[in-house]
Amino acid sequence: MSTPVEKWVAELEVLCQPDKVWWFNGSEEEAKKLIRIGMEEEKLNGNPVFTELNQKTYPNSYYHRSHSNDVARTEQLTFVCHDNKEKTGPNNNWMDPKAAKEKMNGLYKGCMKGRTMYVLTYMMGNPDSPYAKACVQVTDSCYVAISMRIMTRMGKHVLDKIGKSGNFVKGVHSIGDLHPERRFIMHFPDEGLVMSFGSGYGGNALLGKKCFSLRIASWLGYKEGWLAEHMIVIGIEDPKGNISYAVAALPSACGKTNMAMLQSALPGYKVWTLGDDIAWLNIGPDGRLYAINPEAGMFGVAPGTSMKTNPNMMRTLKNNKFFPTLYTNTAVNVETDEPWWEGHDDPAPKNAVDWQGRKWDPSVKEKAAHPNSRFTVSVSNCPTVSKEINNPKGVPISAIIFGGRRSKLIPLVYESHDWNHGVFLGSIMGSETTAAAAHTIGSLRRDPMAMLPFCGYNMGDYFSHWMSIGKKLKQPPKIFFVNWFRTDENGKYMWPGFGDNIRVLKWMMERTHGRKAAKETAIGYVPHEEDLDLSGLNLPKETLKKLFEVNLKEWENEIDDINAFYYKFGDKLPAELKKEYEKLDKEIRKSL
Ligand code: GTP
Ligand code: SPV
Ligand code: MN
Repeated sequence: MSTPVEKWVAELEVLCQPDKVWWFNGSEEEAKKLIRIGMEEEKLNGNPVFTELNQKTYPNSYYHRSHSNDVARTEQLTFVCHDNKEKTGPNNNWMDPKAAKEKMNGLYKGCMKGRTMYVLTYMMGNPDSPYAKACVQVTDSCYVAISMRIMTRMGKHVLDKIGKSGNFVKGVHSIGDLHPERRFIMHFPDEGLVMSFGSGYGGNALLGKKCFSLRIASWLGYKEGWLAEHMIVIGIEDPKGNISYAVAALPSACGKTNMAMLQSALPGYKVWTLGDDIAWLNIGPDGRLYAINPEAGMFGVAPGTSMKTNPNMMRTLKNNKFFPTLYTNTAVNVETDEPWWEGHDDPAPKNAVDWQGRKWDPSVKEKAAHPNSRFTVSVSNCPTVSKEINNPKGVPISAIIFGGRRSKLIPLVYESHDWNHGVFLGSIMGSETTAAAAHTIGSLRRDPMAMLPFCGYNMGDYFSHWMSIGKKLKQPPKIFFVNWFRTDENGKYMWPGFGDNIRVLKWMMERTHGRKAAKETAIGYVPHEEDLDLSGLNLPKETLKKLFEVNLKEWENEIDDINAFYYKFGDKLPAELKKEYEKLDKEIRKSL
């Protein structure tokens, strides 16, 4: 008698017709074997899937170059297939589930001929956690298989957990022929099923990540009373040794990984890392909000990462405890076999190849590394990893932080009046788009809670769900909003950011523990200038003033844009949010 997992894999074997099926056990030995296969046998675009980097300076590190048309998430080819369009909402593409499955099965037919089907059994979350979920993904890409081993808790133990129950989340993945016309990422939330074809890129292909842990999980959370969020999880330690936990949602490539590993510019303060991208939030038995990070690794943006900006990531990358670390679409110095990217501590290499494998030197105008080039590394290699990372219950959350990339208008930090107002601040979040998804870069779009591309159901219902979670919490966390990216008249960032962001976190912790007053404004509480700890930082008073400025006269376009966005959700928009919107709108109109 075969188990439900074996039965499901056998059906996929018939459909995809791989030459071989390889059940992963998650061991290091197996990973080594697979890296070797990626270097010597499996090809992508006629090139090896992996090449070895300098093992002295970048131990256990391997390089991967993807197809040049496959370097970011493709939101336009991503579908959420509920049984009706309204459930999916205006925030997602919809396809009828039956039609979507037919389309995908057509693409999968014989797609693994001459290839190996890797069967990955993994947990999202610590297997001992009541919140963890068992998953199985098949893939025909050794890059995806190795990446999933870094990003999840993989191994055959998951099969024992699933047993005869048949209770597991299913992911089917094939890189196909990488033609953008035959690229689809389809979600079937009620079946706990993801079907992905035609892309090997992170969020499109590592199905435990955005596809399951956000799109499908957000739907499970809606039905079961919890939240799946695009959030980091951190502990903030003060000089007395007290640790408060916070979660923070910023859109893709807007600073989550950096905040999660922040090296404090203030003596005595320390940030502990629990997660850099995804948080699952549950209401604990004591009525507080608890967070776990379902992932086990980090898939981080390379450009801009250096000892100056994110020293803890640079240390993580040089740590060789967990095998292996991957670099995707960076440049490579051909003299040293070291990866390089814009913003790296090393000077630009004189003799390099760029992310597309073309000869590159500093005289070349184009960027050497793709702006969305990334590394994949285990969180266990991180020197600031929290001792609570495997706590099955998660950590109790004192503060929720929302934030966006805004060159104008939005102050460095402000605080909501209460839960409903905080949810309102999350819901009106806007951010300038980045290279993490294939679209125009730098244009403002509304991205509520940084979840626009990841909410697996109607966002109107999602907002109501946030409201209902607030009602159930005995001690709701305080909700803040941050913007590290405000620029001056010359287009220069006014705030130093990175390690100096601890100054803002410190103020938030003081507010959370009721130790500081704040200035009331129409958008929320803003710090009194003297309350932000600027010791050791040479920031002109004038700049600080500008960073905190709330000029309602400049809010007219913003409120109109919010109105147009809200309008899309019709009756689904919760009354509480409408009320908050009307209050703000009135204040803005008054000031004009
Ligand atoms: P995803 O992995 O796509 O979800 O992104 P993320 O939110 O984790 O973004 P990440 O921390 O990787 O940062 C993206 C880019 O923003 C990098 O180039 C960083 O160097 C830059 N960045 C991060 N924090 C700051 C900051 O405080 N100030 C400035 N100016 N840039 C920052
Ligand atoms: C993001 O785009 O938000 C990422 C990278 O974290 S991906 O895994 O591709 O979604
Ligand atoms: Mn992300």
